[in-house]
Amino acid sequence: MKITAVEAIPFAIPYAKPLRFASGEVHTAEHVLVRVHTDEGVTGVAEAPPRPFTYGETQESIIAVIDKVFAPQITGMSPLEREAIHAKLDRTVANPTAKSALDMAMWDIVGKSLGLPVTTLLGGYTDRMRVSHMLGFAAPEAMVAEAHRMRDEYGITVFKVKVGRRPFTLDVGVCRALREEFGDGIELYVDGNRGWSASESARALRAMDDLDLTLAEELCPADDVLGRRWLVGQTRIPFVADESATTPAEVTREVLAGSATAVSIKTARTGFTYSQRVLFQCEGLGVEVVMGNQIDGQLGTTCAVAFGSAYRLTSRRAGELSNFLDMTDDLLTEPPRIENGTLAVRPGAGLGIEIDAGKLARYRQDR
Ligand code: MUC
Ligand code: MG
Repeated sequence: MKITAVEAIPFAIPYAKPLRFASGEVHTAEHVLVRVHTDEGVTGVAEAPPRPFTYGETQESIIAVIDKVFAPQITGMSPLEREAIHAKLDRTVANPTAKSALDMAMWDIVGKSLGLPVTTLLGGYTDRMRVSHMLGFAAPEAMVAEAHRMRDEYGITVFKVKVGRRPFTLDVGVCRALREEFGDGIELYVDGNRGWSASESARALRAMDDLDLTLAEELCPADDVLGRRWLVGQTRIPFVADESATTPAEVTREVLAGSATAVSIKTARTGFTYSQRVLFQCEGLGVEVVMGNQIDGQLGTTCAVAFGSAYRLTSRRAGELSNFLDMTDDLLTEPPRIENGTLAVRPGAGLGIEIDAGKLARYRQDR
């Protein structure tokens, strides 16, 4: 089987409820749909979400690097030669979501041609994950109301609270309001997207010591090297590296330097192949992981739950799998459904999804 063509299709779908956080905000899902075609008629799909505030990629840069660099490099190769394909892609630095979409589309092809779900090929541990919902910046009452809605409509009881604004006039109060409202009926953790300094983070964590937070993510920048180590050394809950550990090497650096004690795995930036490497490395080191969300749409979420369900360690914690609920529409013929606070993996071959041709025609921006 040979790759005959690669398509990188820009599309834009507005959010019903934009997501706001310390490093940026997203109002429209301006993503890139990646399709890898083969001479056997099997096509693999995945989506790349441009996140300039995290990786420097834009929709235009993803399309350009795929069309001009990656597609010519891998056309004519077999999707089974993943290692050889990654050796080619890795000649270009960075561009993580562009590379990951190609990687996941190739796994989709492999699954489809074997007649097996990707999640089975990856590890096949379980068939669903508990879901954690991200509460973006809003007025404290609105964040509490959103948590109620997510619990009532979808059964979600795990919440990641975006912090990193003003620790004492806003963020700590929101976390306290959520704990007071729901008691021990919910799990709570926080993600600062580097918005606080190390000393603000230390004070805020002390002020929230009684709130039973289960994780603290990227509260301050890992580039504040000594400050971050000082903070992590005194933190009593796992400190998650997200945007500071986006490759296996960065994971090694952050964990061994004492700048993180847990790692967020995002298939949008490490695909399936490099997410496996990050996961196995964390397992070997005895470091906890959480399946993160790159503000993914339905297709990205399908990939995240396929990976997260495949392994023991990734399915231990709830995965961040609910962002797509805030979009006005999406591309799949059958949307993922969160029920009783869980999301099931797709049973079909490959990723088990189909793109709705009418919706793609409506939202694509290149025609
Ligand atoms: C998250 O976990 O930080 C916001 C920025 C980003 O890179 O991902 C999202 C969610
Ligand atoms: Mg994060």
